[in-house]
Amino acid sequence: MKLFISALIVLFSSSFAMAADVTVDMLNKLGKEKMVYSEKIVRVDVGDTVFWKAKDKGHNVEFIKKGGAPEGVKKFKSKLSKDTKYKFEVPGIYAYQCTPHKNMGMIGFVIVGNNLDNLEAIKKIKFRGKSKKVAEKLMKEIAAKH
Ligand SMILES: [Cu+2]
Repeated sequence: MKLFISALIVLFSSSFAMAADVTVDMLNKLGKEKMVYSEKIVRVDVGDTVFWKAKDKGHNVEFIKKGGAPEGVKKFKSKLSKDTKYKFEVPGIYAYQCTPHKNMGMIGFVIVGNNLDNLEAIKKIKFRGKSKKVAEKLMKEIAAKH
């Protein structure tokens, strides 16, 4: 019986480790916040996929062009109002924005493989408007948790 239980635990925890794909909602409103991703910082392993759901219309996901992704990663921009997904193969930090709301604080980060090697490049990104403050706060969180 004891063996059975420990086998169960192993099964259970390994299936959790594998099911690391994450879903983020694109929203017009979340509590007091307007135009937001439901999760602003997501941590995944190399090979995991992040799904963004178009719960509300008028949003998308775009990797920030200058320094928003680890070197060698191709640009990524999803269609407005459509669900989208991205499989993360290169470790590092990804900074992304909603194209229409990039100055309204609608930004997010994905950290792949617990790798912060491109943090300096991410810090150099010029966020504008409301996104400036949001980015500062999120980047502090990212740097602190490492
Ligand atoms: Cu948006």
